[in-house]
Amino acid sequence: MKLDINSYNTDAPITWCPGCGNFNIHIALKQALVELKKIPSEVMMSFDIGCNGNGGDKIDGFRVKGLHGRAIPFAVGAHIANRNMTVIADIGDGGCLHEGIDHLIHGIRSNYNITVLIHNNQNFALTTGQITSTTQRGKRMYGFPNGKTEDDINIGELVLSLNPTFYAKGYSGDPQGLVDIIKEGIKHKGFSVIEIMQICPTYNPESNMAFFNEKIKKIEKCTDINKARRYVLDKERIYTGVIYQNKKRREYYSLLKNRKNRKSELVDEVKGYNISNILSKLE
Ligand SMILES: Cc1ncc(C[n+]2csc(CCOP(=O)(O)OP(=O)(O)O)c2C)c(N)n1
Ligand SMILES: [Mg+2]
Repeated sequence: MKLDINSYNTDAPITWCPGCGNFNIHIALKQALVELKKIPSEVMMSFDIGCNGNGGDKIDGFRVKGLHGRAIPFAVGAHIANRNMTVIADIGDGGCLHEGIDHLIHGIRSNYNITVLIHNNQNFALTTGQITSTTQRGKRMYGFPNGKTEDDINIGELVLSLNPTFYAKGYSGDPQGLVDIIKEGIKHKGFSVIEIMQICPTYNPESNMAFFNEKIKKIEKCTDINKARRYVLDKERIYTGVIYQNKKRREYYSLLKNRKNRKSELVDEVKGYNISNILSKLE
């Protein structure tokens, strides 16, 4: 059967608002997988709760929907169990940088070989536009009529402080740019963080196409951490592309001494044990 973007389409109804950046992010993800010649049964995707997570039924492949803020640990578990799968965690700024921020931090430190797509629309959109840690300070949002009082988190600055191996930044208004960085992220052997600035016309209309088109500058892949820091701290411009890649640091699994020279995957080995006792207790 021919592999194309239709191989990843499902019949699930669209639930996003008109003009939502999630449309392009989803198309770019599917296109990247097709261009990497991955068939749906080779891909495991873990979705979070939120508008981004509502994409979980709109793409084919092995999919799980985790608790809010927990898409990353589900993805890590699936990757450790079976490294034959391409594993992607798909999560919003609220889930990733607010409620589940610990998982992002430990994921980067551990350098598991998965890809994390952060849909950054700078708000909790599914619950109608409350502030998250990436909303700009002072911004008025639903439930915060006097404006946000706390400082916001600069995702790039946070990621780069943790000795990462891959951090890229994309924009939902540039689907081709997204395809390129998602492919790079999946090919990278380690924890790939891809921040996507996502248009949210309903709850964050100020960050619109005119705003991004004026600020965005595309860069070539960067492997210099100091240069990368300058990119993410720049107040005038928003840089997109692979902001930082370090191929020298090894990924988590390859450093596990007890798995050295093992040809089998944990998902196969577990079949050698009778776990019906444990499972019956869960019922
Ligand atoms: C533990 C927990 N807290 C709060 C909620 C309510 N909730 C559901 S979706 C959501 C917003 C998600 O925001 P984000 O992760 O940024 O995704 P977006 O909807 O913006 O794509 C919230 C707060 C929840 N489901 N579980
Ligand atoms: Mg959000």
